[in-house]
Amino acid sequence: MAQLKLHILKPSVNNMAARVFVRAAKLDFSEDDVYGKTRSKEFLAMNPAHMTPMIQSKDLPKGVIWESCAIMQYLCNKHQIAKFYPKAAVKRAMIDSAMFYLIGTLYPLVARATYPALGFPQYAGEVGASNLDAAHKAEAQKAASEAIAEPLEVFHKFYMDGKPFIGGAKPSIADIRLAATLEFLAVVDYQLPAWAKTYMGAMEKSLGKAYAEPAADVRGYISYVKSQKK
Ligand SMILES: N[C@@H](CCC(=O)N[C@@H](CS)C(=O)NCC(=O)O)C(=O)O
Repeated sequence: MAQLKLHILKPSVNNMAARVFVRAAKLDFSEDDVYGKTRSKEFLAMNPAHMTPMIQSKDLPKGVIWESCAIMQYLCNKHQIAKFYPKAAVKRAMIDSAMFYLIGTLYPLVARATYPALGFPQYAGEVGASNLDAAHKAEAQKAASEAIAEPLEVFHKFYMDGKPFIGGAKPSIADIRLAATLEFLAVVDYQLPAWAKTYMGAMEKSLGKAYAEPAADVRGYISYVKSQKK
């Protein structure tokens, strides 16, 4: 049995990042779909944050960790995977910065723009989760969608800076996290800039099945959601 167990939710791009990574890195892993179980007593005993992706491995101090970027960093550190997370401190600084910027700035905008269409709950305190009427919620969703252009351009101009990937000539864990995130934008027919379309294609080409298989679950969910709206 694989030592590494990945607890996942298939329609999620947070999960997609970790799922692409374990495949691309050719790790020995098993996957457990925990749909409907993340708030169960058993799951909360392991992970009080009820978050997926979560990895379970005996060598972890608490048996599990969650947070997609931390999972990828840990597995690269543990298995010495320099291919996706180069060892040089300066290279790691850029990759780490890109991932923190994504989680802290881009992702909340993507969530506000797409979660209403995906049927996912929004975070407490946000317009989408409030008792405000549909017009206010639509306005908030539109504002979030419009705000995505700026951080997207930062990834392009600052982190990629003329190179095909944040990682340079080859994708890094930050690229896996960014490409997965951008998959959700299809649910609102967000018009990605040309460079981002090329980038997504290059990611899939570079990682092949490792990318395509988890992406198919996200894309399948988006197609299902869209078909329900017709
Ligand atoms: N920042 C986290 C976000 C994780 C997250 O939001 N996970 C959601 C799915 S998209 C989840 O597991 N929700 C289940 C729950 O809260 O019960 C990451 O990148 O891993």
